[in-house]
Parts: sequence; C-alpha cells; structure tokens
Amino acid sequence: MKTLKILAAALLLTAGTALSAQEKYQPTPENLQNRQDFVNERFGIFLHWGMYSVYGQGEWYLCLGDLKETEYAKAANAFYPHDFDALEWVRAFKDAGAKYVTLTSRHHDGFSMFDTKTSDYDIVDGTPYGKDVTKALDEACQAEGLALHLYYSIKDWRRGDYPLGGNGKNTGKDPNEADYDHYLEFMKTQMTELLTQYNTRALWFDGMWDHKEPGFDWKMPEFYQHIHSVKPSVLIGNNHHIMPLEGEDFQMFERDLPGQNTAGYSDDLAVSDKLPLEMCQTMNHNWGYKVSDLDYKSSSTIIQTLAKAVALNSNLLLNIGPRPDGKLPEQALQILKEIGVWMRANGESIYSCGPGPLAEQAWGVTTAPMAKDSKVFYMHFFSTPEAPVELTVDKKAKVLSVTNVADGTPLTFVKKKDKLTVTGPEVTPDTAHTVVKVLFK
Ligand code: FHN
Repeated sequence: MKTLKILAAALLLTAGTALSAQEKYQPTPENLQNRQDFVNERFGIFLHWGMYSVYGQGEWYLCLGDLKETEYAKAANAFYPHDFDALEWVRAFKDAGAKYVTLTSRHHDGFSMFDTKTSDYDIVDGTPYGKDVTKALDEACQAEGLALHLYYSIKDWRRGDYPLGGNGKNTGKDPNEADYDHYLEFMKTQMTELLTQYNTRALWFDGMWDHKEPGFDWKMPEFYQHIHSVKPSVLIGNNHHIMPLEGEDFQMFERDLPGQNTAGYSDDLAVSDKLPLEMCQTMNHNWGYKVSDLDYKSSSTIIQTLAKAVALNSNLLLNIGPRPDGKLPEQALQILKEIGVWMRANGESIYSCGPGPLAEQAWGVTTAPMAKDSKVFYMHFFSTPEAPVELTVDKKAKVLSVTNVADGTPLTFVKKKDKLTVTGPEVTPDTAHTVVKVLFK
C-alpha cells in the first residue's frame, strides 16, 4: 500500500516537474508580496458552502448517499439562502481576528457558487435565489479589509467529461463521455472567471488525489501556467497530499499540523522550508453543514491549534459549514466570539509571528515575531508547568520584563548567563490559554 502511494506520488511529482524542464516558475514581486501578507495574517476562515447544504448531510452526500446526479441536482431549485448577509459574516470573521476567507467556489458535486458562463448549474442561474454569493462575499471582504481565497475542486462527480476517479462511481455518469482535455478547457474558463470577476488572492485546489493511477496526466503545468498568465499575483495551493508541485505558492495540510499525520492525509509529506504553510481544520467533524453534527471543538482547543500552527510556521484555516438558509451555525458564531476575545488580548503573539525559541513542551508552545530585529518572544501556556521553565538565551541579552500579555501581570524570572528561568502562570483547564511575553532590551 505504502509502495503504491509512493509510486503515485512520484508520478504526480513527475507531472509537476515537467514544467521545470521547459520553464521554471518565477513568482512575480506581487505574488511574493501576497505570500508575505498571507503568512503575516496567520488566521483564515474556511467556508464549505454549496447546494449540498440543502440536504444537511455534509458536502459528500451525492457520493456517500449513493444518489444519481440528476436527482441530486434538483435540490438546486430549493437552495434559497434568503438570510445570507455577506457583511454580517465577514464582520463575525473579522471580530474573531481572521484576516482572510476561503470559500468553496465549486466542490466535488460540480455546483458553482459563482456566476459562470460555462453552465446553468450555478447559484445565479440554477437556484431561485439567483444572486452571486461569491460576489457579495468579495465585496464584503473588500469593505472590511479581508482577503478572498477560493477553493475549487478539480474532481467532479457530475460532469461526463471528467474521467471517473477513485469515488463517485455510482452517480450515473457515462464513462464513455470522459474527455479530460475538454474538462481541462472548462476548468481553465472557470479559472479566468474566478480571477477576473472577483478579487481572488489565492486558489485552493482539491481532488487531485482522485486519480493516482499510472498514466493519468492532470496537465497541471498547463493549468497553472494558464492561471498565472491570467493573474500572476494569485497564490496557488493544492490539497493533493503530496509535496508541492512546480507553480504552487503555498503548501497545505489537511486536519494536521505540518509534519504530523494523525488524520492520515499527510503520509510521507515533508514540510516545505520555502513556501508558506497552511493547515485546515473543522470546528466540528464535518466540512459542509451536517445537521446531526453538534460535536464542536471548544474555542480553547481551537486557539491552542492556532498557537501550535504558528509555532510551526503555519497558518490556520478554520472551517465553518454554513446553513442552506444563509446563516452561520450559532455554535460556530459563539466559537468565533470567544476566539475574538482571546485574539484581541493576545493577537500580538500570533500575527506576523513564527516559531519561538522552544519546540512544543508539555505545557505549551513558543512563538516569536518574524521581524529580524525583534526583542520579544511569547510562551503559550496551555497548562500550568510542573516546574519553572528554563530556556537558553543570549548570555549578553538583558531581560526587561516577563509579563502576562492579556493583563500585564509580571511573572517571576531569573536570568543567569545564558539561562532564563520563568515561573509559569497558573492556567485554568478548559479556558483560553495564557500567553507570557518575554521582552529583551
Ligand atoms: O473531499 C474533500 C473534503 O470534502 C473537504 O473539502 C476537504 C477539505 O480539506 N478536502 C477533501 C478531502 O481531502
């Protein structure tokens, strides 16, 4: 199994490096600036929203419910998110401290959440709602200063020209209609739409893992070249669960911190030391709205994940599955509020920060500003340390203060030569964690 996976990854990588044989990808200065802004922001909101929300069974319902795509598609006529208020959503994200939003513009069910000329199977032409939610979200993001990223599935359970892959074999597609070149042209047209109709800063691809068989060629160099020729500054990321391909601008990790593989998507996945990193995680157990899934993580767990991500040089993309009526689930809104309280007090330990002086400890993690001349680092205490924490620092450095970031309370410390010993705070379990700031002269 593992050998097969490695073989498949090697094949995909070969497809990716084909570009370097002809022309190596050179990001433009605007693209590099977008990468830097993205890294500094550290926290984004992922939205899995599509017509699948009507069924309330998660975004895989067409496949897992064993439905025929023609029957499934009829729910588009019932998709009427009358309570959708883009500004209200974006303000809730902004209040939580998020700096960008990643919306599923099209998931594996092939339904476009934007105005596309390629078919009527979209929010504008295929639903009684008839309005472009991507446009509304884009405008709200512009108004509130958040960046817009768009998720896009390159696999499709519905279109005949997309060759049947690892799943979605029972949706009623005729395998004889498969024509990948035709499908690729369709995707390129949609890319041009996504890049010219909206202020898209990044594209977040998914589904490439659907075809791992030898000989299948996704033609990603051609696809990426098209995208960067339309908008060179746009960031490309691909959730293919393998190492980044030529032409990609950031690396992503699904449901795991970079370098870990608890969820099983990051087998053999090394962490890039060149590209920005982003991990994505759900608030409950599902990406798309699932009516029965009320098992949400606590805000303190999510905030810890954010701190752990930053300590590993990564962003956190936190998912919400909006409801079909256009509302965000109240549990999600409550979590956003709680994250916002913590971020307002402790955000300086997250934004523009990266790994601190110590790797993860039993009590927590450390972060530090990425700016070279920084005189600060942060200790994130998830629990009360069993003993004073000892760190190795510059023996000539003078420590000015060690304080609780949220309320300024000083903590006891001793600095002797190159050893700094900090007596950690008392941390109440299951509450948002305490951040301690160490300030040097
Ligand atoms: O199949 C999708 C899934 O529905 C969801 O979009 C996640 C998000 O990372 N990605 C795929 C699974 O790898």
